[in-house]
Amino acid sequence: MVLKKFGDTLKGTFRKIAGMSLVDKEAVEMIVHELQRGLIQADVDIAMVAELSKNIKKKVLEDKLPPGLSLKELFIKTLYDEIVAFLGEEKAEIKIGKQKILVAGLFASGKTTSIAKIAKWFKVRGLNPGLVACDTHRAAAQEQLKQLAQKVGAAFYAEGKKPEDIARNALKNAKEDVLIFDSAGRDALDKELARELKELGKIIKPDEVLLVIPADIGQAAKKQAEEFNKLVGITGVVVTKLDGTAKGGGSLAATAVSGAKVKFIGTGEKIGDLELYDPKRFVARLIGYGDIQGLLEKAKEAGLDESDVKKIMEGQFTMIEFQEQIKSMRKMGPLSKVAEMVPGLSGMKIPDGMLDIQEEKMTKWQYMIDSMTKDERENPETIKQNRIIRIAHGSGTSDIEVRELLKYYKQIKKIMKLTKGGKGFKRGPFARIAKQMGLKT
Ligand SMILES: Nc1nc2c(ncn2[C@@H]2O[C@H](COP(=O)(O)OP(=O)(O)OP(=O)(O)O)[C@@H](O)[C@H]2O)c(=O)[nH]1
Ligand SMILES: [Mg+2]
Repeated sequence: MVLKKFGDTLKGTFRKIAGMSLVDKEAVEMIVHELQRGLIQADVDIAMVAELSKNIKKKVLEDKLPPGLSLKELFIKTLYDEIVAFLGEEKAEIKIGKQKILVAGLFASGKTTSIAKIAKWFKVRGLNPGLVACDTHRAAAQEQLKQLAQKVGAAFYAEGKKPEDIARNALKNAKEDVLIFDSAGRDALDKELARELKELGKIIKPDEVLLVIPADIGQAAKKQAEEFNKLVGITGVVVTKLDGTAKGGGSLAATAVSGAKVKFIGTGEKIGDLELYDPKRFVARLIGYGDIQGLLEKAKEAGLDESDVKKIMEGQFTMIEFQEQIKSMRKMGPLSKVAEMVPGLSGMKIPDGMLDIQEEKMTKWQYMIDSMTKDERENPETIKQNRIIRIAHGSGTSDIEVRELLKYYKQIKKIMKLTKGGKGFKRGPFARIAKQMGLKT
């Protein structure tokens, strides 16, 4: 889960306010105090936390209430706006077209993995990527990039001995739209690394120089972004490993305050775990508003269309559609990640492990559903004792497994009903505020 701790803090904060019948000065003080604690735990710089709380309190408690808003609504809106501003505010821009990208960063920050992810990202947007292996420092680096290139279906270039020669040769020979240059990592941004990156920059003349920063360095991201910018010049940052650290909030806030733009975020080890960074949508998801646009993008990447997503969100399904939808969702990534993007669902507490379905189980479910009659598939509620045993026999499974499927179906249906197919926020108490936040619901 992305930004687990930070996300939980934010979600908890918003849920708490939503549940308050009266928001007064005391409540604001208390909630801001809790938020401070969560931010500090996420390794956000203390001075920045103090500044943020001051801003929030001023806007909510001292400024005049804008017409048509209650204090509670103003509080929610202010929190959202300020946290978005804190984490970068503007959506990242990246040209979807022919270009050259140089990727830099310290040892093991996630450069090579991110290059493969970025290549895939462009590929699903109709462009051809080519990967250039300019890391001659680490023995297996070129082989690693080569394998990743094969995996994503990108061209690969490594002709030459020195990084500079490899870059030159690739520029001469490559015909791909997006050329991405890998570079060697170092323990620190020393003279040697700076020289190499500058030299590569002169030869490549990149449109983008992306610095890769792992989220687990927290607030130290500020210094790193500033140093790289000063010595080699960067156009943006890729923050990786946001899935694996409590310090993710700190790293994002620190990068934002350095003046560098976060362009992509890495949210896992798989090739698909990369997103163009959009703080508005990102925060919306963290606080439980979901992210329809993100969901649609994931769907597109998985080769699904909008109607598949709509069906998932409407939650009106029989046993036949049930399996189809779980399949669709799984194509978009682990269910727990997809669930974060479904409005309503993302704010909900879902039992642990419920969204962790293995391939093997899905196959068994297919057999069980195949063994049901048409009527049973359309009305699974009618499946009781004798029928359960018959279905288990017919599908070569056990009655316990059939019961499990039925239970799972019921649970999912219940949850989807609660989210009202993602319409909860369209009509619910948050609707007006969501509109004010500029969120698409
Ligand atoms: N969980 C998680 N792991 C990641 C992410 N990005 C990269 N990694 C892992 O981080 C490790 C280092 O990744 P690399 O891409 O090899 O890093 P690098 O910067 O190219 O490393 P060097 O070339 O040795 O400097 C690998 O185990 C990756 O799987 C991410 O977003 N989430
Ligand atoms: Mg590497």
